[in-house]
Amino acid sequence: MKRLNSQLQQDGAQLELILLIRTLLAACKEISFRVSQGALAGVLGSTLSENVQGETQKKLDVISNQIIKDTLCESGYVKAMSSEEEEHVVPCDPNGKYLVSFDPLDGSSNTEINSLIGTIFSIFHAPQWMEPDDPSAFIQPGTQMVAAAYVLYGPSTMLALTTGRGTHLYTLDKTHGGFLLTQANIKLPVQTSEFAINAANQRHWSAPMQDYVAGLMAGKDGPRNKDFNMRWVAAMVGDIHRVLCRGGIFMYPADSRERAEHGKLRLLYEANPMAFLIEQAGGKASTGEKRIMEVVPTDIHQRVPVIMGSAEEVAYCLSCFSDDV
Ligand code: FBP
Ligand code: AFP
Repeated sequence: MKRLNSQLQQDGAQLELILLIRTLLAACKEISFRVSQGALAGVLGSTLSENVQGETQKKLDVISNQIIKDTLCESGYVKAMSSEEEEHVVPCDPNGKYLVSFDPLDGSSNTEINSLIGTIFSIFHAPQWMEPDDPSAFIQPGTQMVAAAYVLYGPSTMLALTTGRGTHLYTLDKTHGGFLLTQANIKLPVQTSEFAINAANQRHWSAPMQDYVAGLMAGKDGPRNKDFNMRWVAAMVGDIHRVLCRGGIFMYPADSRERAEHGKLRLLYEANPMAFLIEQAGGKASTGEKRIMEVVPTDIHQRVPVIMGSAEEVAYCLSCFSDDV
């Protein structure tokens, strides 16, 4: 089976980018181990690393954030990083060539129930003019990403990775510690009969979103003339993995509540990397108004509405919005 290194080389990734991705994945392997300890993680601690000893009583998302920060800062490849868990940009090596944005543990409520969680990250070039503590360098649209990935901690630990030459799926071989290519060049079916949305928020959605989802719910008796199934994992990483593997549409729309006027999901840590993975698999990813990867952020913690997945289904959903204008 092909190893990660060979696939990255085949995709034309630069050596330093390959080394950075491998460094990030070393951190994810440690997180995978911690996560697999479940409730014991806070009791037994880690046998793998000294650098976060004494912090094992903390919640897994805080521990995961620290593991990634420590690993990246020591690597020398990263000038600065931004994390969902950090209020400010974290400065690293002034000579680092890359910027990394990450959600260290997405779906953290699932840690309490031994269900799907994951790490999501994206990588950009660091501008040469940039000081390591300058947040303005992160104000780049997703079209500038050089790589994006998630690592899913499930029954097996899996990696979905793109460097702009397709989206590939790897599985962690825990006997040898390497990620092995298990599905190259995923192609999302353009049509689907599965959707993922938190339907409890229905009354807060805009009229076009309510109409679109009502059409899905009406199934064969409605305008779509076919039945749909709904799925919701409470972790975007789990729902998007399902979509990547078998097609589907995932939505976290804006809604009328003040705290959700731009949706719930963060552009840098969730929407952008997932959009890159979905597009590279032939899908579409939109805010409802524009392509997610073309949104120029105004803040590192900015939220955006998210509609992504199978191309024809996303296009149909977006047509419901344009009908409204
Ligand atoms: P499978 O193992 O055959 O997929 O079935 C799973 C299941 O029986 C339950 O575990 C689950 O609650 C239910 O199907 C989901 O059903 P639905 O497709 O109606 O959501
Ligand atoms: P947490 O990591 O804070 O649990 O958030 C996960 C998440 O941002 C995303 O991964 C899910 O799709 C979404 O929240 C679930 O949101 P609901 O609470 O509306 O189900």
